[in-house]
Amino acid sequence: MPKIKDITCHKVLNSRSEWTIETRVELDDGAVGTQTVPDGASTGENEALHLEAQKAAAVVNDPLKDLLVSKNPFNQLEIDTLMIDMDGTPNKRVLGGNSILSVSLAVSNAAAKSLNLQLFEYLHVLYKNNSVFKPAYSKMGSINFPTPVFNILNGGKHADNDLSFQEFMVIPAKTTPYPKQLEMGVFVYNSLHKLLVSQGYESGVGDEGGFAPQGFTTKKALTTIKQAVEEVRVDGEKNNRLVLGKDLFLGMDVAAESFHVGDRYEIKEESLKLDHAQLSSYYGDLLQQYPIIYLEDPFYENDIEGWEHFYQNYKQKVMIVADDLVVTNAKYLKAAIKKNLASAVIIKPNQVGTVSETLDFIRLAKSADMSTIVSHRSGDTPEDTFISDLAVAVEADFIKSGSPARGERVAKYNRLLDIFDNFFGS
Ligand code: 2PG
Ligand code: MG
Repeated sequence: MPKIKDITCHKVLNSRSEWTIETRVELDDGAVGTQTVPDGASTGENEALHLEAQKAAAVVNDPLKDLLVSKNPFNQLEIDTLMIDMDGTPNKRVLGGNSILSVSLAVSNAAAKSLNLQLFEYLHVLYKNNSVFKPAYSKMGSINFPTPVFNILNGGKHADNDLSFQEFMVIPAKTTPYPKQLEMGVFVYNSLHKLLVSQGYESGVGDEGGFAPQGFTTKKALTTIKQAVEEVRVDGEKNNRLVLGKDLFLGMDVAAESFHVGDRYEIKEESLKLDHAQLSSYYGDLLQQYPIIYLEDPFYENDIEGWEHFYQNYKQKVMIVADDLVVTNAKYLKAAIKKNLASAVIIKPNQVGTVSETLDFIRLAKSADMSTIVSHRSGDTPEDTFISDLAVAVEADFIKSGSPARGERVAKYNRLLDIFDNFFGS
């Protein structure tokens, strides 16, 4: 069995010109895994704490290296548990969620390389608690491949415009093969670009590559996206159109925490100050007018009553997605399941800090029949495509990686193309 020989870490930049870290794990058989970590802007209160990059790098280079050198890289649970125990806090505030995560992911990368497996194959083995290391998927044909959720119009904390809601998304029908789904996202993105320019709007983008026009309301955003879909001519052919509500659907990450003030939700661009019952009706109105199938963080994480009532009334009409509420942590997910608050969950490894805890969370979500959406962060790097492999490994229902533009966003979509074409194609 190979052993961990060396661990090093240094500062690198992310897509928002903020510093993050990159960790390199080397095994004594020569296999190397490297890993950067992403950062969020709209974060849940219970996320693992990220240390400032220089401090995080120092933690990896010293205590974490000393802890893990000569350990077995295939025992991911042992590696993660050692780091969790050394930290000793519920939100990893001593060693930092970013330091711990970079090592946890880099170890899994190095282990996969050592076994000559694709990362998604190795993660699948870990996910299934399978001790036999053999490729699980290669040339297997059909699995539940993750459907991309494209965030093409940005607001909230991800843009400098006046939209309160954070993400406006298009979601291709699940029955469409991944390469076609990606093409659809590209057609709609380019169509929206053209439409905004023709209407005299700025075409600047937000953190996740979606357009960030000024002077929009929620309805204006949804209507404009609808029009952009209607104007698509696939491959320039007059009669080859996309139909909203059939080929593609709409979704929103409201990220309600960012406009929650006191006991109200302030939608400033419409001069509204709503309580949670009024906000539910606001959503109900939108659901009647647009083919919205996905609604993420419709209430802020401590407005449990808001979540409860909305779930009771709307669970049949829309997928109710929890992000800040559960922060990829099985402890918070258990509480949400008990209270019946959501029908789907976001999975962001950096919210919790290790591969093992992320996989536990996914197993729990699936056992409760929840849909799963593996997600990037708004501050991300093109070197990091871990979430693409993770989404395939656990057969997540969806993957969120922003718009089909900007290097750090398309890197994840391109990695999925690589996996699809080379391992799942005909
Ligand atoms: C979200 C994410 C990703 P951030 O809220 O779902 O889209 O944003 O990384 O800023 O938390
Ligand atoms: Mg979110």
